[in-house]
Amino acid sequence: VKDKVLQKLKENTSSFISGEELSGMLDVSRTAVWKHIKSLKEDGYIIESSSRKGYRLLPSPDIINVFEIKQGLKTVVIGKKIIYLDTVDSTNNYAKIIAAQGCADGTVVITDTQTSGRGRLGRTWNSADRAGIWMSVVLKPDIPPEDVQLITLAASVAVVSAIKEVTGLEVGIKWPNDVILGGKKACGILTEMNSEMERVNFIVLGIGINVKHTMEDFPEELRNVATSIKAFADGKGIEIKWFERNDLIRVLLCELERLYTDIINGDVKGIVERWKKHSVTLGREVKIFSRNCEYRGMAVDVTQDGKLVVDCTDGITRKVASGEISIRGILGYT
Ligand code: BTX
Repeated sequence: VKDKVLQKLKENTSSFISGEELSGMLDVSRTAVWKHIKSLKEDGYIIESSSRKGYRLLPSPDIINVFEIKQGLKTVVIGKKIIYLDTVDSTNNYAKIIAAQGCADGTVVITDTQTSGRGRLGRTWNSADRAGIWMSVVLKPDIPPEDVQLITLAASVAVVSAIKEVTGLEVGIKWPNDVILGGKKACGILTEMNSEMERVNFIVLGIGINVKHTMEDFPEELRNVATSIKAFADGKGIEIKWFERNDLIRVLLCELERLYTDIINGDVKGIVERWKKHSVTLGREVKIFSRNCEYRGMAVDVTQDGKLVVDCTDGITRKVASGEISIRGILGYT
């Protein structure tokens, strides 16, 4: 009922709608309407109320709301179930628990605040502000473990497409998992897997996107390496049309599902081609750190299973699957 109250308020933002009308339309008592309005206010919606005229929804701050994400969400698998948590240590941690308990393929966990957001290799991901998209998707594809890197590639392609569609901004991808705006990281992807030798049990695809942060919202030590969609656009004087995080999430889930379906069908060429088109890594000099060795070379290609092909200075061409890589010279961070 609360969602329906919200929907009616959204349909009537230019005028007041009385408690009596709402109770009639939704077939609930006026006390119930009042309780739902109170709860929506607690969620952060700004609702003007007048004892004579009723209620009116005012332009609200950007609030993550599952009902709104689901409006017009045409996916079949991804986001069929969406779990919203006001705050959590890490959506990846939470997703791993529910995946182990047998949640459905495509279940999404999303939060406004992470208290211990995680990056790769034990690093931390700053996600204290209610300005980003911090979410994890549980996937259960029938693919061999070595193809999992493709999911990360697909996720970065999906983020790039979704940001482009919603904001018009062109975004670059740094292999394998950073989405960058103006040379700074706007999104990170942490893919974690539970598998046996030849079988994937589940994958948790964690995506963190800095959306509405101002530069001041980032701790000082991140200001040289991080940016958000808003901070980048404001800094460049680019006007982007108003959007809510819910809109970006919805478009992202649609994009993800399209690419996920391609992966399951073994149709990965398009993903790799699209990844290459947005790559800021290919054609650049890179450093590879693997098992305490360090190589340098030119990133020349990415393989169908998501490995970066590097022509190394020692004359050997290496295919890099994981481990660390840093791009030398061209970006503000390594
Ligand atoms: P990463 O290891 O590539 O990046 C982590 C590094 O990025 C940090 O060491 C820091 O330098 C920098 N950094 C930290 N926070 C931010 C930020 N908000 N914006 C830009 N740069 C930052 C990337 O790891 C993978 C991040 C995945 C985050 C998602 S959020 C939902 C899910 N849950 C979870 O705990 N992690 C994932």
